[in-house]
Amino acid sequence: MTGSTVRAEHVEPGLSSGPTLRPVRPLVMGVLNVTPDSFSDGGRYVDRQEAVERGLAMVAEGADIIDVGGESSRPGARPVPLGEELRRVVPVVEALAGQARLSVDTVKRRVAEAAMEVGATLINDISGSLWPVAAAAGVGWVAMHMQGTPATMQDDPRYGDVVAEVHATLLGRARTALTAGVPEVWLDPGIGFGKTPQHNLSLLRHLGELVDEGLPVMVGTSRKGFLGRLVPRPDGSPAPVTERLPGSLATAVWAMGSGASMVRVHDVAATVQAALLVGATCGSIRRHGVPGTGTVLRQW
Ligand code: HH2
Repeated sequence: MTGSTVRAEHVEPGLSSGPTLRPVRPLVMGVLNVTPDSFSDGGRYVDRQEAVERGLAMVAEGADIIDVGGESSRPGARPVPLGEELRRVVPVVEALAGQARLSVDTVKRRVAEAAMEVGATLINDISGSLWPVAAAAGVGWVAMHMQGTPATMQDDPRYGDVVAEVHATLLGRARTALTAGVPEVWLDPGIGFGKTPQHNLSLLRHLGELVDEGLPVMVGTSRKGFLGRLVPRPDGSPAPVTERLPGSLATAVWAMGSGASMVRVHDVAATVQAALLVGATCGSIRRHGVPGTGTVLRQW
């Protein structure tokens, strides 16, 4: 990618030398939704203490980053008032600070700023607009692609060429953010955000091309609805959230094998195992250095 300070290099193979198996692996971001209405874990961690315990459990399972969110972005979701989102997110970030790297999943500038004040160092921004906040604070930023807004994004998503359009949008935003001084920019194709199952599959199939642009790529397929529709129950009905672990793992493995440096998941322990095996198996796993934060592959 022109103008980028980040370079890709190949690590061959994914194992360190010596008698002990010490694979490098892609990073695993654990999802912590402090919301009553998230599509898969809504209501489970609205209590502050339960949320903190869940965060610590994910750290113990091997999560590299905990992504704290206080506003659901599921299809049809409505915005949460600022005060309520602050009330949900900030105490949980504060309580987990120092236990793991923390990101804040928000589209609100004030929530991002408040979370950073108490320890978050990555802004996971589904709106793709908060790069000035990240630049001002000198923290990382995720550029995620979304067509429309959560309220209506799944009504009738359309693209001429979904892969070309999503990649071009992400790279344009990343260039702007890097030029503005954001020290760490992640690209995320936004699986399920204004996309049909076919669009999601096309983006996954061509993920390696996004990786080849030279910036770290993250992907979130975990438990998403398209998995349930693509692999339905024997009666033809979509598989419910509770039956989407195999699809979540399959797509996470595909993404990591395609060179994604991080996957965003609910099922951390299983995904960490998968990530270790991907790291050990893929001789061509790609490593992207992120200025200021070191490698984005974890050495075991
Ligand atoms: N997906 C969700 C939320 N945030 N952020 C990134 N970068 N990539 C994603 O794919 C992504 C995301 C949706 O999942 P979840 O947080 O579990 O659900 P909800 O939005 O209902 O809280």
